[in-house]
Amino acid sequence: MGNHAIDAQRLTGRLRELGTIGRDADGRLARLAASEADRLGRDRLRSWLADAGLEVVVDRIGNVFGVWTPQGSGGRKPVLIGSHIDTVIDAGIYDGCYGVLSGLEVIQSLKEGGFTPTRPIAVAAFTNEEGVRYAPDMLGSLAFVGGLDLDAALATVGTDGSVFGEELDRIGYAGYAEPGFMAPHAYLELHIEQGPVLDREGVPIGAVQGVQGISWQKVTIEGDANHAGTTPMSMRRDAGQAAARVITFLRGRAVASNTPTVATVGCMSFEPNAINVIPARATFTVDLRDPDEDRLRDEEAALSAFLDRLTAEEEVSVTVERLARFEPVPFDQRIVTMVEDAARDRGLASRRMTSGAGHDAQMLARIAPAAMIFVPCLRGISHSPKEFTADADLVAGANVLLDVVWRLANEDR
Ligand code: HGY
Ligand code: MN
Ligand code: MN
Repeated sequence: MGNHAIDAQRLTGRLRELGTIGRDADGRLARLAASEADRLGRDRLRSWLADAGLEVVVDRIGNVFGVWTPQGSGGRKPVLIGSHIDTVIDAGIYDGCYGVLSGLEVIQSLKEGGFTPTRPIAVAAFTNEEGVRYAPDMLGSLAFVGGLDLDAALATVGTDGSVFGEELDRIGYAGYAEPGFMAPHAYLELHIEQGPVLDREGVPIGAVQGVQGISWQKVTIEGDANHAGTTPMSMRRDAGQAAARVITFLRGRAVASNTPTVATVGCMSFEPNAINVIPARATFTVDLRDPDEDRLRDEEAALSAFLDRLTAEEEVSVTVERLARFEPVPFDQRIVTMVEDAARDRGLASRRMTSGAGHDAQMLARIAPAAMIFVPCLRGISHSPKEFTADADLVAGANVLLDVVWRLANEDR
């Protein structure tokens, strides 16, 4: 496919335009799942899918698909390209959107080039990949592969107290197709690395071999509100102090482990949250990740033991709610090799790697051979308005996607 290429201007132009949609009053990009901002982004994507002449399908969990069924390909399993267009809060413009728009671009440029693959090709924007408003993350792709009961997923209550299915209905994306209506022949996801490896090494393509394990928990620590000025330190049941000890404990363990283990407390709130009141309650999230399942389990066990210790030492009570738990996922080695071959054929260096971030591909891998292609992020920054990938890298990644999709869309097996 080396002599064919995607339309670079159209891809980068759409990426920038989508990046303007769903900004909040402060100008921050925040297209949280099933929000009004998400609806605006979905509507724009849907119009591009229609412009490309694709059949647009929305399933009951709000996953949006554009399907191309070339002459003679009907009845065969499609190649599915996917990612997501929902974002975190104050997001960059590339995370997820790059993969969806590149998938659309690959299909559109094949159609316009008069190519007729023997298999249908589809592109998907999966609902709530980020999991910021509704846990777990990768909710839409997890439901699509049958990993989560649909009614339970739709009943999920968000961080803002909203009910996911009601919000999906309100924005007009509670579709009719049953999740899993399509059985992919293979799944491919193009994504920015969101880490520092490719940028640091000056390598334009990552052939992603798998995704590390993820553990999300919500911890609530209950103490006693009391007067900040009159209460001796020895008489306090300070939920805020206990929460701070957890953050320090997690960081200490991860740094001392000298392993790829990472630990993050991303959300924290105190009640009553007043300058002169000892916190009665601290609520926070814990995100633990590791490419090794046994080590991830050890980290979870160590946290649980520390929380038990805290209840005695700080005289507080602790409750833990599991929000998400996904084991490490290996990708299909045959497709990983195809990615390396396609990069080489385009004169691009590549390197094999594991994804630190979660992706819809780790869910699709449950029902089809799946793999990912990474491109570099400047200084590895992501989940930040400073997220940046050069156009040349964006286009190179999309052309490698084109080549691998073309091979998969013409194979018999
Ligand atoms: O959390 C993640 O790794 C992904 O961005 N949802
Ligand atoms: Mn993403
Ligand atoms: Mn993300």
